[in-house]
Amino acid sequence: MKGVLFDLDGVIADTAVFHFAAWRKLVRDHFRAELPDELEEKTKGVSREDSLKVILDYLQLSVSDEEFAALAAEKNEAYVETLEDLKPAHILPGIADLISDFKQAGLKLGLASASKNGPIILDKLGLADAFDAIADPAKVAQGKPAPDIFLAAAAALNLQPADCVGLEDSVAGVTAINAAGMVSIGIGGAELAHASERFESTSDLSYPAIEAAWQANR
Ligand code: B16
Ligand code: MG
Repeated sequence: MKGVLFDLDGVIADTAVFHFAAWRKLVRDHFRAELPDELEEKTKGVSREDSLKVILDYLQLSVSDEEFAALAAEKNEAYVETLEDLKPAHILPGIADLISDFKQAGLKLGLASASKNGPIILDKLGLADAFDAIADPAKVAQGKPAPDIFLAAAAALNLQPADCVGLEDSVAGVTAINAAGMVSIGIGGAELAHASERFESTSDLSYPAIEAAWQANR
């Protein structure tokens, strides 16, 4: 194991809930409709535009390209507003220690988030210098569940996919890591059964446990 590729929302910080809250607000304001809880998983790890498609499909609505762009922009504004007070205290349990243990062991760290807000969030969390590479989701051909963002992060670290482990909280993200030919660590419930190894929460993660998962599944 030479590199660890982190997802951001739901792995490093608990921002996943803010994303869905912003979608819910948008749908209430524009369409006077409520999104069911089940839709949250379907938008996790999925790009802003793909998430909006999932939501419009659910509502059985079609909108013009202009309205689509305006809705995506409005959701992002609402989401970014909720990030205003984000600080290091919002790093999920165990993640700060995990990052420092990996760094001490000389592993390379990459960010493989679908979020275009990734760099701002890392900055607010005080983690901007912790990562050796941040893959740009705007520059990959296909979002999660395609492997592109994880392959881009490994390439930016000059590592082979087989030498990397990916950490994810979403169904689409675990599928992306597996498709990239990496060992996948799922953080969450039974919906992540396709991960090489699954942990219930970030506080269950440790460097030895992840190294062991890589050895067992490489
Ligand atoms: P943005 P991750 C993903 O981040 C979120 O899980 C997903 O809900 C969101 O739609 C996507 O980022 C795009 O985010 O609108 O900020 O560009 O989990 O891949 O770190
Ligand atoms: Mg995530």
